[in-house]
Amino acid sequence: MIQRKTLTTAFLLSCSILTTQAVAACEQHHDGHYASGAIEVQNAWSRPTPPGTPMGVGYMTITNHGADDVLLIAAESPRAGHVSIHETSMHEGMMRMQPLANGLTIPAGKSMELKPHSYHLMLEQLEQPLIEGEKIPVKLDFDGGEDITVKLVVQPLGGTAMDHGDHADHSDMHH
Ligand SMILES: [Cu+2]
Repeated sequence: MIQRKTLTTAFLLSCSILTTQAVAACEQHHDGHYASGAIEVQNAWSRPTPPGTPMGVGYMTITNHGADDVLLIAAESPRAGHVSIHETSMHEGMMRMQPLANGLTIPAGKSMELKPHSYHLMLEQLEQPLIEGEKIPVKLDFDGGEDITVKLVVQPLGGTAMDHGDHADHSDMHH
């Protein structure tokens, strides 16, 4: 908590809508910032993939500054054969995730956070592992807004509860 008080005003403004967990993430992943029309994307990041795992994740905060809802309907990356939009939820004590068949709505004037244990992008059919420090381009396809290409900064594993939970999440679902 003390640490957070030392941050700059600009940082606090850009991160003030995030949860406590995400503020920690925001400190590390603050370099990615993209905007097109009414859509703003911040804090785009991913994780290194373990050897032999053809799946990676994509997290970010998407803000819709417009007066109309916008739908994230698809995403693609030159690094992945396919990118899905997933939601993770708790079901009878088990984490499970499923594709959002109709995309992810970003309500007018609101932010949606793609984060561990929640909405995320699933980078499938990776030909090469995602390595810490890499920046992975992902094109976001919006219905009601312009496409935006963002770069997921591959952040190191470990250190937070978020990391632990997410890893379990994906190994449970895909192996
Ligand atoms: Cu997933």
